[in-house]
This record gives sequence, structure tokens and C-alpha cells, in this order.
Amino acid sequence: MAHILVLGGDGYLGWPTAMKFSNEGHEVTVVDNYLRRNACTELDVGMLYGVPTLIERAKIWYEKTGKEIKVVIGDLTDPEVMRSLFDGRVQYQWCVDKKFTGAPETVIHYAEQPSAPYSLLNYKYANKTLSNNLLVTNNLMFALKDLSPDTHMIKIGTMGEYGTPEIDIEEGWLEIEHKGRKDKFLYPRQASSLYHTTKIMDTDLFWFGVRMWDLKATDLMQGPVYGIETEESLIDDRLKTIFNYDEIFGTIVNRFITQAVVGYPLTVYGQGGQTRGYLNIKDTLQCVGASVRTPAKKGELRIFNQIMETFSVNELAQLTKTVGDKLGYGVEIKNIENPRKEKEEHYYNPVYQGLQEIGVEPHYLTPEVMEGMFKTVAKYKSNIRKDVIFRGVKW
Ligand code: USQ
Repeated sequence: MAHILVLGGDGYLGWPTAMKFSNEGHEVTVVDNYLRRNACTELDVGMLYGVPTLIERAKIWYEKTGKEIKVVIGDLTDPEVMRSLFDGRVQYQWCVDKKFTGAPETVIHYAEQPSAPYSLLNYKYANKTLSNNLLVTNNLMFALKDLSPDTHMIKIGTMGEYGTPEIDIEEGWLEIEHKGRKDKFLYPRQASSLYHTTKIMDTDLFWFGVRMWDLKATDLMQGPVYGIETEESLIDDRLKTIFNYDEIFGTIVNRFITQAVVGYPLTVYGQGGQTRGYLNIKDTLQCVGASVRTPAKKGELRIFNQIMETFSVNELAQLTKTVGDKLGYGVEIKNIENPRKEKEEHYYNPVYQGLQEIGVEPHYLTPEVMEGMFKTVAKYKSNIRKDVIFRGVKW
């Protein structure tokens, strides 16, 4: 049993991750400042269903399983909040056993503003994204250097760090031959939003900490995630993760299914040839689990591309239509002017073997999987708000 710290434990991925490790018998502490929830309220984005607060969810989890997830409500851009998690000054807002059991063996860093459109709403949201994401990462690095250098840090990066280059995308590193000499460098990065830019800067911070201070780091370059249920959320409906379908926080597959259910034409941006790597939320948990079990070495920045398969927007729209039509929804697809500046037809050939080599078994986006999601979303049809589906945040 290990002590695992989940930063950003209230989010779409953070809460299911916390339950998974708790279920496996690990000691789990979650930290969150409700940035994501508060942003959803402030921007009035609507959600498929309400979710209890982090403290309420931890209590439900304890009632149902007898297992404790310790909760800290705090802002990790404050270095003292971050450091308290490693030196024992931590203030738990909810837990059964208040004893500090020592610094965690692993810290999983999800505590970031995760939306590209949010980061480009205007300069204030851009600043919020930059300051939150970079300060949390830097505070984490210094806490590890000063207080717990043997802790393995795992961060969620993004496939968007690479952009859409004309060459194959490797897993994080590229060997370059220049004027007859060779060396290995971080793969060239070219982000398509300021959110994605913060992820590039995070990678650079991690790489600095690994080079200078011999930290141990894993960076998981993730594609857009889809899905609702994980094994643990089936224990009680109130344990389901936050599900956004709006333009700012919703990712494409979750959006398309919700749009189909409510009879809103699928919002294909531009020509729809944009290709990305996708994964089921269950595979995010598997990938993080495999990374925890086989940690990076001291002085290693290990990078994996965390995707299971690739689709173009048009392919996703067609799949949604096929499944939706079979279920009687009469799905329409509409190409609308692309609010984003991105290539709409491009080469895309990423390598993504590494996580499967350490034991991840992919779940694919089959018509059956999508049908299951349709059925879950349909239960909440009356909550779906058409006015938040497309507002046209432009860059
Ligand atoms: N798209 C549409 N219609 C929509 C929504 C999206 O055509 O209604 C297109 C976008 O233009 C883009 C692609 O679908 O080409 C993916 O968009 P998305 O909104 O699902 O994902 P994105 O903004 O790229 O960001 C999401 C997560 C982010 C993660 C990233 C991985 O929000 O946290 O890092 O996926 S990646 O896309 O590989 O950079």
C-alpha cells in the first residue's frame, strides 16, 4: 500500500483517479480549490447533472466502501499549501484518521485549468490559466526538491503540445542529427492554445527539475478523453464524475453524444479533418495506474503518449450519427465556421506504444461503447441546455 496524493482531486479525472486508488487499498489524499466548479458557475456553462462537493463525495465513498479519502480544500498556487502536504503541516477538511503518515510515494498532478477555449476567452482568463497552471507546477517541483525528492511525480500533459507536424510524433523525445552529430531533445512543441502552451511550459519545468535536482517524473501526453462511468462510480450514482458538454469545458465526444440526445446538430468545426488521439476515461485510470506501478527513475523524465486510437472530427460525427440514428434520435451533422485557428486537414501519425508496453489494455470507442454513453446521457436529457452548446469562443 502506498500513499498517493491527487492534486486537482475534484475534477473530471481527479475524482475517479482518487476512488480507483482508494479501492485498490492505497492511502489517498485529494486536494482541490474548486477552480473548475467555480469557473463552471461563473461562466454559467451548465452540467449534465450536479455533483456533491468533494467533502460530500469523500463521505459517500467512506459510507459505501469503508475506505477513507482524505480531503484538503486549498489553493496550490500558495506554496505553503503545497509544502504542507509534504512536511506534515497539512490541514485536512475531512478525514477519518487525522494522523499525517508521511510524504506520499506518488503525486499525480491534475490541478490545472484544463480548457483551451477558457484560456482564450480574454486576457483575464489567459492570465488565470498561465498563473494557475505554472505556479502549481513550480510549487510542486520545489516542494519535492526541498522536502521529498524520492516522490514520483506524474503529470497530465497533452498531445496538443506537439501540434500537428508534418512528421511522425514520437513519445516525447526526438533524436536529431545535425552536421554529423547526434543528440536527443524534447520533441518540438507548437501549441494551438494558451492552455496547451502552459502544458509545454510544465514539461519544461519538469525537465528542469529532473536535470538539475534528479527528480523522478512521468509526463502523460493525453488526448481528448471521453466517458462517464468508471468501475467505482457504479457503486453509487452520486460518485459519478463531473460531466461537461458545453463549449468551454466539454470535450468533443461527450459533446457530440449530448448534442445528439437533445436534437442539436453536431457541431463539426470547419472541414472536420482535424485528427486527434482519443481515450476512454477508464484508460486514463489504467495509464496512471501503470505509471504508478512502474515509476520513473531518479533523474528521468519519462514521457508517454496517452491515447488509444485516432479519429478525425468527421469520423466521430459519423459514428455518433450511426449510433444515434439506431437509437432513434435522427442525428444531423452541421459543418460550422471553425472558431479555432487549427489545421483542418493534416498529417497525423503519433507513436503510442509505451503505455501498452507497461500493461495498459485499451478500451476502444466502439458503437457499443458509444451506445452505453448515449443511454447514460439520455437519463439526464431534461438537464441539457442548448444555449451553452455553442457560443463561439474565437481565436
Ligand atoms: N471540435 C469540433 N467540434 C466541437 C468541439 C471540438 O469540431 O464541438 C474539434 C476541435 O476543433 C478540435 C478537436 O475537436 O480539433 C478536439 O477538441 P476538444 O474540444 O475535444 O479538445 P481540446 O480543446 O483539444 O482539449 C481537450 C481537453 C484538454 C486536452 C486536449 C488533448 O480539454 O484538456 O489536453 O483535449 S489534445 O486535443 O490532444 O490537445
